[in-house]
Amino acid sequence: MGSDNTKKTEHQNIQLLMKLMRSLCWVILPALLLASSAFAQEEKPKRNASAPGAKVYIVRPTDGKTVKRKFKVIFGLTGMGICPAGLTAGDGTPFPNSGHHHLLIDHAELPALDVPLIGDKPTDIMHFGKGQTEVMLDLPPGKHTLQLIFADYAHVPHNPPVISKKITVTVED
Ligand SMILES: [Cu+2]
Repeated sequence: MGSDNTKKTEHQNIQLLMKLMRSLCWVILPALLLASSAFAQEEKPKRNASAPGAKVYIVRPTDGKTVKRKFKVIFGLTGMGICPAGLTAGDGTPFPNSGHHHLLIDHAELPALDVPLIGDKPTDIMHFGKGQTEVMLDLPPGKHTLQLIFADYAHVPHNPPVISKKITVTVED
């Protein structure tokens, strides 16, 4: 009789446990989903604001120009300041309205603008993280496009992004 009671209690305990687990699922699952979506959001870096009206542009060569194989590209910027990549204020915050130049050569489309500018290969996106404002290029003959993107200390484009007009040059034979 005593063992019958024990079995009954065990059975009730198991039922109770299963009920508890089922209800826990409803609590844990949404919590996991929420946590994973929060994590997904965290993966995107914070985008720093660009200065209103800031512009980046290619000073030289001008759009449509024919150039020699080796030619200099000069970068122009108004409304924001050049600051080497990785440099932040003492407390780790970026210097406001600052960043460095990035040059896209022959890119049909813009890269993702909400993550650091990293190309598929090292030469894909040229970083000027020392604060350079010009570069000597050596490109094969033919038509090439050039475009600048200004991005912050962590190579993340500002919001809204500061992007130059895409120009086309012809490298002579
Ligand atoms: Cu960069």
